[in-house]
Amino acid sequence: MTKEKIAEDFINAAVNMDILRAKKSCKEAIALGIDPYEFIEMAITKALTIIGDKFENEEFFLPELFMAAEIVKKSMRILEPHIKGSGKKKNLGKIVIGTAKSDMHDIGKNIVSFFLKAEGFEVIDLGVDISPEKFVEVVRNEKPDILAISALISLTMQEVSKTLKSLEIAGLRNDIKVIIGGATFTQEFADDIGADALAINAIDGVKICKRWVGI
Ligand code: B12
Repeated sequence: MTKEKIAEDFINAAVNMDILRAKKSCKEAIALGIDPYEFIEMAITKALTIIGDKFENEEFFLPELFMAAEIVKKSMRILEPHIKGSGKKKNLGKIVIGTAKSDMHDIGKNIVSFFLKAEGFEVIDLGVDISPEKFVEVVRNEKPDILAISALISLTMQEVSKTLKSLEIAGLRNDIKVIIGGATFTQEFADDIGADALAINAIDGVKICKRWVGI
């Protein structure tokens, strides 16, 4: 069985909301020694893109989105123990991460959070629906090296912009690097709001954070 075939099986299972078949594909991927991150990108993210498109085209509705999220949660439980960080260096720095206000999407954020921890960062994960005020309060108290913000819906982009402005007003902006990620962002938006970086995926995000701490 090739990795492409297993990924295809996973995608078919997820799109058909077949949680058992999806879990079976994850186990097969692990048994075949496929890098879990590669599997996340080629199977899980791809399946969610197809499901998202079907939602947009009104073939799927909210129950399917919730079911898809459940399938991913269960699949991640199988894959996560097999994700290995470089493991060479620890205490690379402190990162506060959260999903912007009014946004409940956390699958991508959790993957990023997991990878950062695996690489040796101390990660304070605030969860979802985090207001600019909350981000500012935590940055003030925790003094992280990096603030990482996720957002998936267009509506919440303004909350990210507000968060950066609030950090500026609080006099904290120069003390930290800010990285943003999530399908809704463009480089133009990131430049516009003055984010230090935009990451297209978790691996990219981890690379940028490591570069910032001199690794
Ligand atoms: C699953 C899902 C849900 C689930 C979320 C469950 C959960 N626990 O997360 C539920 C059912 C709750 C949901 C709800 C809604 N959703 Co929804 N959802 C999705 C779906 C299908 C998948 C998202 C996902 O998890 N992708 C997989 C992960 C791995 O990818 P990712 O998040 O992009 O993350 C990767 C990178 O972007 C990056 N990354 C992400 N964050 C960060 C942060 C940092 C710092 C870094 C470095 C990197 C990084 O790294 C990750 C890994 O590589 C998308 C469709 C899509 N294609 O994205 C729609 C989608 C995001 N949802 C959408 C909508 C409209 C909604 C609702 C408004 C629907 C409604 N009418 O109620 C609500 C909003 C609720 C809310 N207030 O947040 C739209 C958004 C459109 C837009 N541009 O505004 C999408 C795009 C679907 C669509 N095509 O219409 N949704």
